[in-house]
Amino acid sequence: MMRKAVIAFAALALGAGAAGWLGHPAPATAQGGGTLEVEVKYNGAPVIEKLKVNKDTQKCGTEAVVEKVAVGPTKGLKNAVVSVPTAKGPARAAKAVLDQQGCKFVPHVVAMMPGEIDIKNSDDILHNIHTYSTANPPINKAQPKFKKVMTEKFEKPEVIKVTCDVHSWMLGWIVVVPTPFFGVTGDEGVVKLDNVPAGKHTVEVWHEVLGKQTREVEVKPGQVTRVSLELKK
Ligand SMILES: [Cu+2]
Repeated sequence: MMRKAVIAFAALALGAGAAGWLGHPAPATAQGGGTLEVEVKYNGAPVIEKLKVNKDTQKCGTEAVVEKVAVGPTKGLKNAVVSVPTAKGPARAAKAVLDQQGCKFVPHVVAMMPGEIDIKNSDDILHNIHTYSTANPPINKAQPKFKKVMTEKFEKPEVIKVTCDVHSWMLGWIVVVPTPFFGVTGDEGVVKLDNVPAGKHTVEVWHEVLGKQTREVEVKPGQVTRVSLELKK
């Protein structure tokens, strides 16, 4: 067993090396694009709301934690949507997913291109999806425990607030962006986008409490362009 694993690893390492020697271009340069690394910072204090829960406590727990402004150890802002609306490209293969887990929307913020999203209910209790959309038709629909997945469609770019009428503390966001070049920041506050078409672009950052900011950048083929933005209250 052990020996097999070692051989497999060696073959893998050799394979990767060989591709390099033969001069296969790295994916970043394959389409004449570059990498864009966007860092989002916030120097203020985090805002985490804690609310008492007295409904469905077996699934929801007794305290709801709502991350309004979540900041990582290096002052990176979490849950910010970074997108490059000026960069066009083919749609992503993976469908967006928003789950309801422990009476929370997971992830708290989901970004997607216009199209379909799977809304899951992993809780085995009744939830109710309620979207506050204007460009897209609003949804206000019960999702009983047996309905594990509901597929919905958002065809227009928009920031959509999502709540649940059964559990008043549940809050999430679906951000529909007109580009496949997007991401949502984690604890580090960083989104890295590969194969961004070379040229001048506008980077857009959105956060549910701290609002929006844009930045002009120039992406060069085969290079990594780094930008850092700071959102303020
Ligand atoms: Cu709910």
